[in-house]
Amino acid sequence: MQRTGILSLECDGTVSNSPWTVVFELVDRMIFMASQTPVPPPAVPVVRPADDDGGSVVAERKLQKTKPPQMYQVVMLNDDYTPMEFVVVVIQEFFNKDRETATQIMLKIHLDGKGICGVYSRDVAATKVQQVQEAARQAGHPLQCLSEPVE
Ligand code: TYC
Repeated sequence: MQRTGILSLECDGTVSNSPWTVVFELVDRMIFMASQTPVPPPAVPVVRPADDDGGSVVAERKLQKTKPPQMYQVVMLNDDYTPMEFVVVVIQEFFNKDRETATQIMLKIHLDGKGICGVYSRDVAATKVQQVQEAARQAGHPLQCLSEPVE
C-alpha cells in the first residue's frame, strides 16, 4: 500500500499530522488483528447441583392453611336450690332461646346434672359464664356454669 502519495513528507523526514495518519494506523491495526489466531476465552468452571443424597424433604401443598377456631360450650350445672323458673329465664336471656327450648334445657340439666346452653368463641363463652354467675349472685341463687372447649 502506497501512502506517501497522500501524506506530505516534512523536511526532517517525518510524516505530517494528517487525518490520514490515524486512518492508516487503524487499518494497520485491523489487518494485524485479523491475522491473529483468536485466543479462546478462559474456561468457566461448570457448577452443577450436588447429586440427590436421598434425604430430600418435599413439602406437600396444604389444602387448607387455617384451622377453624376452637369453640367453647357453656355448661350449666344442676343444684338443689335454684328455682326452675329462674334457670329458664336465665337461659332465655343470656342464651337467646325461646321459652320452650329453655325449659327443655333446664329439665335436661335438672335430670342429668348438667347441660349445654350454647356454643361460642372462647371470649363470648367466658362472657356468658360471667353474666350467668352475676345474675345468680344478684338473685342469691347458687346456680353455676362453666365453659369448656368443644371436642
Ligand atoms: N334442680 C333445681 C330444682 O329442682 C332446678 C335447676 C335446674 C337448678 C337447672 C339448676 O342448672 C339448674 N329447683
